[in-house]
Amino acid sequence: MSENIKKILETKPKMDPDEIHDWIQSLDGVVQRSGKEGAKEILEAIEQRAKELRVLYEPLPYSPYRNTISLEEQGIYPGNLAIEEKITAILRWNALVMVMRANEKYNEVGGHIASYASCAEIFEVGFNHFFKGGDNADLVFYQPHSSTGVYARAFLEGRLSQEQLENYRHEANGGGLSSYCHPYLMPDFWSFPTGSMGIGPMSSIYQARFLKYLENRNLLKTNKHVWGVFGDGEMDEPESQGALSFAVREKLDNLTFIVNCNLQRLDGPVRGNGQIIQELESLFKAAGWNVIKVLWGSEWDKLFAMDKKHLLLKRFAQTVDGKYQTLGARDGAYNLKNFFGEDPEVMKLVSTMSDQEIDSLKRGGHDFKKLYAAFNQAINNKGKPTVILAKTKKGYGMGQAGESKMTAHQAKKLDLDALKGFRNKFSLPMNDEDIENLKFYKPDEASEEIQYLKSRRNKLGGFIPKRSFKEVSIDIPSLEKYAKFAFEGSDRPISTTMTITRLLSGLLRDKTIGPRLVPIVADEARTFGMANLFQQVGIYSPQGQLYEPEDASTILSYKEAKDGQLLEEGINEAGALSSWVAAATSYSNHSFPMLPFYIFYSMFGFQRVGDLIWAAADQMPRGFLIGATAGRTTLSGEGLQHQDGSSQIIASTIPNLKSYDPCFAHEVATIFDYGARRMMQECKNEFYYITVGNEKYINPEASKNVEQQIIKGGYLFSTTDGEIKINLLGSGPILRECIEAAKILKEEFNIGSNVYSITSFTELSKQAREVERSNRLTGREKKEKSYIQELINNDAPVVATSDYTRAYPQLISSYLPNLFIALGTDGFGRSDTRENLRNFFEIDKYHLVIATLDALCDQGLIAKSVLQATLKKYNINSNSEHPWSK
Ligand SMILES: Cc1ncc(C[n+]2csc(CCOP(=O)(O)OP(=O)(O)O)c2C)c(N)n1
Repeated sequence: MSENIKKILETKPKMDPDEIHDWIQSLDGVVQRSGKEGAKEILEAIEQRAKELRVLYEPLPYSPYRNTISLEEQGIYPGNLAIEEKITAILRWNALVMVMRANEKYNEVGGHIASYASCAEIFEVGFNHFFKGGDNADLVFYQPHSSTGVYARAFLEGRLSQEQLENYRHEANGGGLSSYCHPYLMPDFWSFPTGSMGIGPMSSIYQARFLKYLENRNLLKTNKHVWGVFGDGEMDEPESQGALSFAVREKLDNLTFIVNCNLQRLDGPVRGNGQIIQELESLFKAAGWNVIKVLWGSEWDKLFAMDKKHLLLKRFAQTVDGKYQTLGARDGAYNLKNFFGEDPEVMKLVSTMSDQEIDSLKRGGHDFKKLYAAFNQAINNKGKPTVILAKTKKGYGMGQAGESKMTAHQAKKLDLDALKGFRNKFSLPMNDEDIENLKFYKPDEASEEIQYLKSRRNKLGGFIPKRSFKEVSIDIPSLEKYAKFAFEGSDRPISTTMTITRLLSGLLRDKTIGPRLVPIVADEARTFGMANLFQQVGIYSPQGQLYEPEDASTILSYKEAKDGQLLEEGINEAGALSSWVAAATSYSNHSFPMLPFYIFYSMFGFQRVGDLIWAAADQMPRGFLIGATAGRTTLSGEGLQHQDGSSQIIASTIPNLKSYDPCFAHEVATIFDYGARRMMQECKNEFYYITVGNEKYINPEASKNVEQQIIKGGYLFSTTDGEIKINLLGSGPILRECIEAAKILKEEFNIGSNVYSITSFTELSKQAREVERSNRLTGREKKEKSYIQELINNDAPVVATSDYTRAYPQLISSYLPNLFIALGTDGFGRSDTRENLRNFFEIDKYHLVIATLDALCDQGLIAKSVLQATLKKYNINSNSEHPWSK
């Protein structure tokens, strides 16, 4: 009987110790007869019964501080350990040299050594034994600060040249290597950006889920696995943790996380006063993951075998991470005294070991055999995702320059002694001169290292990371076939949201593109009038529908199905966006283009999950983001946290995003058709943001021959004559205020107007920026005109407005010579009617009239008294505060 059990018996006075003993013996018997799996089944059944009997007991949410896989279960290592160790040593060296050389050459470019040093073995076990390449390549998310190791490997593989390595973090003139994993900057190499912590873990979960979605919808069957190597510090990000239970609900056994638990983050320990590994185990277990801890290397095994009383486990449990870090930074003698020596019984276990032997007791995350066993168990585990918690040392091998040092993360160089120490520790075949000169080390092509490394990759299907795919073009039907309604005009008022959801519904019926559409909502389908899709295409659920829905008798009843097409992500914008990214990158990840259509409350898009959209842009996604209930005054009653006045501004900062704010149905349809065609048929790397509102109004019949202008960003909608003229520019629903203002100006002041429907101030400004730059840099005699200059080819003042802040129309102001007045909805939103809100933010027809009169006064075209009289007539209180400061 173990000491621990004896102790339990002593503290349980209620029970007869013999009875407890009998139970334990029978468990031992079951393990002997039926193995651990059999014993587990019995315990699970007993646990279930205990719950039914309401027997409360609280097992510890984590297991002892030891390897989950025992030595007996570990199995035989299938690789050549000696060669793999050599390769890893070379990679470590080249990764370190890359950072040091870059900083010597370019001084300020930065880089990291310690992170890769801590996870080199993790990567190598993956690269040599698990990460599949080729057409059926696995999806691997690499820890960003370890990118150097991945480059170092590609160098040995002959995929990157020394020159490229020399140009690490030196990209502006092309050909350099990016700091972190950025597909946009290295489109043949990286697939997933992970530099912004937390985005990798969340995205990887949704990529794994999307693979299941493709399979369950019978679109694409693969045996791809998703791997993510993440930092233990990174696991603090809400995004890292936010989708853990989702991964279990969706039964993602095609997903493995490996958390590099070097116990440190940037400033210091992740949990100085606790144990991050135990905490992560509880977190993942609570979510339902299969957890495998890899804590101790093989050198420890003989100690564990001797330690019949589990004294080491007790010592481990008593040691907090802050202390583990200090122990990691010190030598064997220190460890003897301050870890083993704190318990004389434990000291006895290591009494025959030298300081050096103590020093070489490795952590499990640096042991190929332990890691292999864990990876192997992970891919064979069915029904749930697996996390491997691998205990490592930050800056492993950096010695005094960084190993487990508080400042390890930022360390960018090692002094000569440390470099020599590094060489000696990893037995690198390099002389002192090579070391001093920071020479990259590349064995001969015929060397066993290179041959081994290549043959392993060959076996696994090819090199990774590699972003390669076949372009597949998907035809988009003509608008005639599904969108006539949008061009005809009608007496029935409709909103732009209604238009876009009708377009989606229509396109879903098309045999070619229909199945490739991925409608995504975050619990707002009903809000946007999309409940019809529940029946039309079904809601994706890997379990199908295990219940009769409450509304079964209605035609729009809630229908979940295994091959459902709609992704209903619940109140989870970050998840929905990650889902969108997975679908939007299906063309590049699987050579199987899909067209996602994520419709959301526009306020909960760029503002809420802007960084995810930025990371999406890095991946060159193809798909639609639809910001619905958009606009600060168009969504009238919802108030400050719902009314969006900024998303178009943020959208304008994303280079490969085309964003639009249309007013009329035909504009929406034209943009939708153009976007779908560009992305799916012409395979262009761009994505689309369209804001749509819920204000219903009557649509006029579509203006003729303006399709191209709608795409460029605007067209002349109407014009009225007058001796004096004004240009009124409006986007989205606020165009209608311009139309109304033009009527007043004509009828009451005989002022003529050109009313422009601006579908995108952003697109106009981008094109103007290009032309301006080209004029500047070519120094041409006669400057070319931008589209906006051609469109507004007169010198009348411009009054430009939208339902967004002034910054939106101001995007074009510097490209026009005209007097330019921008109006907008700067300030906090609030609840009221549209009419009152537009008056409050001073963007309604009356304020447009006032702005016009003011501009014309400035130009000396009308008398000030006209403006003053009109202010009075409209009862405008000139002493009131600005809405943006209220
Ligand atoms: C969202 C975000 N916040 C902050 C950073 C800056 N940062 C880069 S690495 C790092 C520490 C990483 O620690 P950990 O995840 O434990 O990885 P390690 O390098 O220790 O393996 C921080 C704070 C970032 N890249 N992304």
